[in-house]
Amino acid sequence: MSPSNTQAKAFEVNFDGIVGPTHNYAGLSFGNVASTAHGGRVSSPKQAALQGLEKAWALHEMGLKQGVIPPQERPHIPTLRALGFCGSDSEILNQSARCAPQLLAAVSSASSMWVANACTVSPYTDTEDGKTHITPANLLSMFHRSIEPPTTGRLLRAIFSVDSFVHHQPLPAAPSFSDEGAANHTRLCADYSQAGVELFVYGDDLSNRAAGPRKYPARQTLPASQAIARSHGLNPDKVVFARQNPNAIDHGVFHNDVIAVGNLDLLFHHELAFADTQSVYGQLSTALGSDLQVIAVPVDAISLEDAVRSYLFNSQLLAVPGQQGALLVVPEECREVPSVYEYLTALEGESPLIDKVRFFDLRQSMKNGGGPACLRLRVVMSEQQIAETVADVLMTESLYRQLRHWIESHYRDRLTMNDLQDPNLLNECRIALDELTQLLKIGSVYDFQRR
Ligand code: SUG
Repeated sequence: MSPSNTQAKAFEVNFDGIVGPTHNYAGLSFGNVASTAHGGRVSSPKQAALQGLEKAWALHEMGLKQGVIPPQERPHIPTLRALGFCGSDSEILNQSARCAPQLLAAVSSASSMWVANACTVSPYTDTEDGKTHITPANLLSMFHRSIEPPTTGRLLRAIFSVDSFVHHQPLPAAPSFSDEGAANHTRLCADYSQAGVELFVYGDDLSNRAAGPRKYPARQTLPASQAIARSHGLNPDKVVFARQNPNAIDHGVFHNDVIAVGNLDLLFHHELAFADTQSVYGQLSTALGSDLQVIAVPVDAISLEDAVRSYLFNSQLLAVPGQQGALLVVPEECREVPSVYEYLTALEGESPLIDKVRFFDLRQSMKNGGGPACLRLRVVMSEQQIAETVADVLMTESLYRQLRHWIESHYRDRLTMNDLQDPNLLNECRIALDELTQLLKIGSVYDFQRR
């Protein structure tokens, strides 16, 4: 074991994706029922960004470690150029709006806000070389998301810039290696400072297609998860691969984080999350070397439909300093689905494992299928890694105020699909992002800054 594997104090830091100024509803994600249901609606980028920021700030105020990850440049003109559009930026916007509005919508999506899909992170406690390994997800199952990885890679390098981080290339962009990052990866451990067990959940093993979903695509493959575990140098005895229940995928559970969440030694999941639940428990307990704590919600209490409608399991399960049980951060929609609200009321009142449930209004993101857990990337960091972070991305009162001001001055209150061709929108986004890179001290990460 390398010296940096030793048990210095470590924390889980939640980095929230800042919602970008082009946040819109284009109905782009087949298999994500909220995205399909809200396609074509009017969005509010300003509200979306403020809702996300308020959540991050509230968690910081509760004593949790919180950071932010900036949005990406959209509409992404280089992608339109690569697809044959030419001329000035305004001409390209105009032509694409006329002949390929679906392409303009795809390159305008603010989908990078869901940073649970940005990458997979294995902290230094789990890896052979004692460094934290990061692999940006290739996100190739949806075109609008497949254009994220190059900028994601640059953002992650700018944020996690010291030698104790190893940045890998995304996996090869072939369907066999379809990878959606941390949304299908859960880390369980006794304590953040100790080696943990990494649970990789996949929907397709490429060998038994009959065991996969029939209606909607499986976005994560087993070979992709295996490749990441290998390149991160994980101990095979501390890795578990589990198949998602195909029926759940066909109900709109397009990532495992829509049906299960884990933290420390606790796994909170729906009874129908995994193809073989008992085997998952057995493997996790063996790998942990201790008992796994489980809250399994029976289908009799909450149907798959209600789980997807409420996004109950896209919650954040958090260890608040000084509290015995966990904090569960859920979206407001959980109040509106009676079976879920009833369940949560009982859970908060009766379970020693959950101290508190907190509801957050994230409706703008939720309408595209992104709840509290989608909006955050968890990174276990040592005290030293936190102290060495030079980018101004860790939450403070001053950063919160600056970001609020930045959003309020640059974001539109409402956006329709028709607005995406507006050259002023492109301009506004570039001005806003240029200012943000200076505010966060992350250098020139965007294509428009690097030309
Ligand atoms: O990839 N929605 C995202 C939601 C991602 C949620 N992430 C996690 N579960 N971790 C997706 O389907 C919709 C965009 C639109 O339709 O405009 C979208 O990309």
